Amino acid sequence: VLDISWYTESMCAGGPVPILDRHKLQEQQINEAEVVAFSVPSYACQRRIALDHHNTVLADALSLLAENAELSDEDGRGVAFRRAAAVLKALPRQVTSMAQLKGLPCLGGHSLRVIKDVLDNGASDEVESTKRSERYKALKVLTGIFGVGAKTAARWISEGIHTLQQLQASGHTLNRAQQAGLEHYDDLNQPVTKAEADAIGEIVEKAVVSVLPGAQVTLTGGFRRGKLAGHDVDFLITHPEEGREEGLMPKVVSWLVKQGFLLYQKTTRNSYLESKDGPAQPPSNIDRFERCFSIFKLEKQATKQAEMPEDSCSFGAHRQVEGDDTCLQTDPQSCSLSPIQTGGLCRRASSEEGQLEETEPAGHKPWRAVRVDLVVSPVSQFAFALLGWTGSKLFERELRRWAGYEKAMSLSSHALYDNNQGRYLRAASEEEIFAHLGLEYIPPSERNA
Ligand code: DCT
Ligand code: MG
Repeated sequence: VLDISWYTESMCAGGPVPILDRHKLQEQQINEAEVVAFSVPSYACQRRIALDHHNTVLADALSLLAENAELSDEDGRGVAFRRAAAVLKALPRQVTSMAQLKGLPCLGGHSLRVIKDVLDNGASDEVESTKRSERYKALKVLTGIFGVGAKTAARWISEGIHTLQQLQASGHTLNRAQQAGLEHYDDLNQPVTKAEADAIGEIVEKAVVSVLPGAQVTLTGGFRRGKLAGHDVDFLITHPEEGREEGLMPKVVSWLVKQGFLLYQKTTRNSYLESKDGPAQPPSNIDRFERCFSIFKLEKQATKQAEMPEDSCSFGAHRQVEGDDTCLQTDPQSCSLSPIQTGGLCRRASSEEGQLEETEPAGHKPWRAVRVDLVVSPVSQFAFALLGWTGSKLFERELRRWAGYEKAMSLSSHALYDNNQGRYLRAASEEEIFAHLGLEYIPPSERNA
């Protein structure tokens, strides 16, 4: 383990590096050679960040502090930690010494202290004590309710409410979203798998083409970036003929309601008009499309067996028995295979005789609740909507910061406005938007900042 006690924060500000002795000087020279290798551009939208990277422990530590700041309604601090984490995710190797970080952007004093603590001690005191703190735990529990944000959670905590039981006993009136959030709490706090996202995709596709033939559905959000799990599923819907998409959302929603697919839905109307909203009031958020926040009722049998992750069964890999895929669980309660996959039954392996015994999957409801966001975009805005809805959130924020600060442009999920030219720049693809912005094209799988 390298001694980095000589490291001071002044390095980050480009200040002098104390020279302590010859050994440390040599070490510093070695590290300075490494510093050259660790160069990262300032904006996250200039970097390729794949899902797998070399600094998971450090990035996780900083992400937890970012999450805590966001949950505490301190977005500025949250972004600072997210930016620091995104720099570490972009490095070509694992960080082993503080000197390697010299000259890197977005690493403030606080983030550097956390990194140093992890490098020195294997963990950060601040991160560990945050994880243990009653406030953080209560914020996690309460914001885990769909429809509850940081402000509401903080208000409840100030009233001494830390748990779902205390909330229910408090007599607070919950809005419709929060009621649904509470009702489906466990399901909604369980990650959505790619297989589940694909199964929902098929249903949405069916709904959309039933009410408007030729309309197209695209999976966006984390799954488009290659994530294998997410907190929700995001879809973008359009039609190749401009204008045909108008009024599509209510039709899709009522089709889904009729078929019994929705446990909750709230639709907001598109309010974005270029002429009216214009660049003076940049459409900074993504709420101006026809958008539906929903909770899907996904029959477990709709999740395709072929796409089941191998390790989803705690017993081990599912084994083929007489031609059909059967989970040889010793404990049928922990079998995640759906009834169709197990022929409606979980065949339990008898430990004594090694024979298969058939039991009902008792206590398992045959469906799960999943958060789904639907967005309808006119085809003229599709590329902007696709770019804006693919994320990550930090990547999007950095794209807008790059556009504003470096190019005097306003980017939103609807349009790109060039302030110098005084006009909108059209784009039919994400590649064209990156080109307008003077950025190298980054594919979705490398936008995991
Ligand atoms: N988005 C954004 N700014 C926000 C919220 C969302 O730019 N404040 C964009 C980026 C991601 C996309 O919308 C979908 O949002 P989420 O579902 O929250 O993000 P995700 O990356 O899909 O994360 P998860 O996999 O957990 O769903
Ligand atoms: Mg998502």
